[in-house]
Amino acid sequence: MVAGVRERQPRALARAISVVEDGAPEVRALMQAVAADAGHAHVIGLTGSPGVGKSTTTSALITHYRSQDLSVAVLACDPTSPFSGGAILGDRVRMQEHFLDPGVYIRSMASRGHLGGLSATTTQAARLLDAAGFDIILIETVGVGQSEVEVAAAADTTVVLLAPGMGDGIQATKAGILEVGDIFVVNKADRDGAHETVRELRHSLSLAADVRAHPADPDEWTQPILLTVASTGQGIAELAEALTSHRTWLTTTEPGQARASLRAAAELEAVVLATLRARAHAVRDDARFAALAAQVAAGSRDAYTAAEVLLSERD
Ligand SMILES: Nc1nc2c(ncn2[C@@H]2O[C@H](COP(=O)(O)OP(=O)(O)O)[C@@H](O)[C@H]2O)c(=O)[nH]1
Ligand SMILES: [Mg+2]
Repeated sequence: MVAGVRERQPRALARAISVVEDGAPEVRALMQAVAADAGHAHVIGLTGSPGVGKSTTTSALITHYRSQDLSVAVLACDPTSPFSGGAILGDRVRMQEHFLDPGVYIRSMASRGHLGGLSATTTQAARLLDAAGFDIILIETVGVGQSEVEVAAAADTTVVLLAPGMGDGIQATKAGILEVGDIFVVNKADRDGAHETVRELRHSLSLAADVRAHPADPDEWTQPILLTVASTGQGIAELAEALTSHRTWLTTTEPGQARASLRAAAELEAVVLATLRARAHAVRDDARFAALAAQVAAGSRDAYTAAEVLLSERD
């Protein structure tokens, strides 16, 4: 499987990603084997409310990168994405060409039922694709609540998309979205209200920056706001340029490198949590667990002592 991943064989990749998704026992050996091959790809997360144009932007970015002869992998964490087999027929037809291109690998990720959570699974899946030698890895996630934070943990660069007339003015003030966005895109710039959305967003961002109030470091990243029409490709080259700038910032500046370390810490934390959660599940299946639970129910033991007994016995 590892050899197949290195050779970028679609079947080996599909199997390896399933191993990661299922949290199968061989995941540790697999990730250990490919670790040295990874570290070259630019992992890009795209998040935002349903309908803002994440899939369309993903498709436009694929076209852009392919024209530069860069290979692209897509992890679609949004079940409604045409990349996951969902969505509108017209879009799917437009995106069909990518499915036939050997320089493009597309994989949809189950958005639920991950023992380790979306963050751990997506990060490791991206690592596999990185080891397989893809230049660009695009992760499409629907931005609801926790998932934009999770995609940020998996990506080098997070793009937050908004669109005019979707109540995004209100949405932009959501703390999470302002924090995780390295680049903001106001898509559907062909529609009325795009400039107003930019204005509102700029206002929210400047307020957030005031709150943070650390001294203006010239090396600090300034979150750009770009306008695109993803359906025609307008503004996509500029988005790609901003993505490259952010990547350069990550590797060449002190705050950029600090940010990269923070991400590695988040990755480690996600794996630790996934491992603990898996252990907790194993504990639950135990007959000893049932016996102790019965004692708690009967009042002959309190839950804390029962937990201590259980955990000390399993160490
Ligand atoms: N007018 C206009 N429509 C767009 C644009 N980008 C995407 N769309 C359309 O908006 C709808 C939702 O796009 P989609 O990419 O599926 O959004 P997602 O749910 O965020 O992935 C589709 O019908 C697209 O064709 C744009 O820039 N302008
Ligand atoms: Mg989509």
